[in-house]
Amino acid sequence: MIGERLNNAINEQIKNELESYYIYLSMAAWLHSKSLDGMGHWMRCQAHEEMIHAMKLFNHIIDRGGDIVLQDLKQLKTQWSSPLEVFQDAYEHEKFITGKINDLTTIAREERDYASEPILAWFSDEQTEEEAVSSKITAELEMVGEDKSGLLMLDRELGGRAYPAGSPLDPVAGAE
Ligand code: OFO
Repeated sequence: MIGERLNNAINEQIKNELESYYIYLSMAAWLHSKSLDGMGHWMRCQAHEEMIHAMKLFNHIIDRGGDIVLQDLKQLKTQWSSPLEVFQDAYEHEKFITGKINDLTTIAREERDYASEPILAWFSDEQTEEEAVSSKITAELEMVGEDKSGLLMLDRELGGRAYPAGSPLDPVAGAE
């Protein structure tokens, strides 16, 4: 059974993951409103992954006999000055989440909760990947600068990301 300290910290992380979902959905909405539909699509896929992350932790608490207490989500940013600012924010957010996963890993070790180590190692790997990807897109947008054709090319490229099968965030699957 999971101890109270780690249980509470994971409840907090479920909130962080749901906020991540919500933040990326807000970014997707803004990008679509600027006709950057490829980037909007990429952010929807990202939002979907965040929902999966929240549910992985949700399921872990249930499997370990803990208590889930869902928390309020904070007020979101809804406007950005440019797609570059969107991806800069995404990169900063991923670094913030990496810090939270590190904190959880420290708590799990202090509490000698070895059963939580595999899932936290999975999250740590995931954060490495997500930081790398959001940092790369940010760097590409910096290179593109004011070049509209470069922006369009990057938008097309990001539009190629695949939705997980049956994602409710996929407008095609969602219409069924
Ligand atoms: Fe949940 O993976 Fe990043 O934030």
